[in-house]
Amino acid sequence: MYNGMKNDWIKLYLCKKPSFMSSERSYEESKFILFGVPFDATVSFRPGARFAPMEIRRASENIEFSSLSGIRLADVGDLSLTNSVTWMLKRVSRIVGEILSDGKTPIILGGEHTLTLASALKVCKRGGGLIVLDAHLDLRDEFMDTRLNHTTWLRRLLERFEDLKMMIIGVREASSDLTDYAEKKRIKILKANRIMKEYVGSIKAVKDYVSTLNEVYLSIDMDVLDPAYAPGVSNPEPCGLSPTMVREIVEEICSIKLGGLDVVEVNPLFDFGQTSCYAAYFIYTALAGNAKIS
Ligand SMILES: [Mn+2]
Repeated sequence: MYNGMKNDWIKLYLCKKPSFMSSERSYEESKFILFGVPFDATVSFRPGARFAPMEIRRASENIEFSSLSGIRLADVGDLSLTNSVTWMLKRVSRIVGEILSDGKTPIILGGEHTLTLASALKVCKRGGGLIVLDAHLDLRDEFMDTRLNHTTWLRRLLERFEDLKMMIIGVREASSDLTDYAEKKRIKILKANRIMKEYVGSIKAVKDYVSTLNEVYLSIDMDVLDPAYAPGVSNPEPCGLSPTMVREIVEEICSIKLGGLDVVEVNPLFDFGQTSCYAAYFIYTALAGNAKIS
């Protein structure tokens, strides 16, 4: 029996929340498809990134954004819970593949950084480049007795995709074996120190690099920010970038076609809301810039 009218009170008085930027758009009518990956099973220091998707959504609902109408975004929910890193990667890969084959752009709320192995691989195989904002290189071969975790994902990605064009921005310190490996793989590295000393030149370096790409997958590890601005991350590193620097860098990167985006490593258990707030804001910055050009 049809009883739609009878249950109108559900729509009138109740809502399912939070939803990223309060979006109520459907998958079909949207260009950007956002989903969360509440996964932190390979954590090496402070667990809690699995709680980030909900906190970033909550933050996004309470920031005053200037122009939302141009951003056609659907929030389709979170990945079902798993503690298996291989199953998490398989599912992210499948979801991103479906979104891309529908001509849409995946936007992912982490969770730990490992998920980028699946999503960036899928997107960059189409011919674009990868840009990572991160305090760390994530190029270790193994860590704490496993080869598939949040400190090794980028090395695994490069093993699967030899000719990947990529840049890492905001790195603090790294051991020489990792920087040698990065050099061998022709990864461009823009360290946080250099950005702070030569800001204008660094922005130009980002701009020049972006101009060589036709499409970009952007991965933002929130520990690229200084811990003073973003205490809520799993592995904080001293002397990081400021939010206005990251905003400008994201604007430069998203001046070309965005193939995919993730924001990872927010840890609400060590946050008073700042880190989630900036995570939501950087996604908005990326999408607002990109909505105009595509
Ligand atoms: Mn990191």
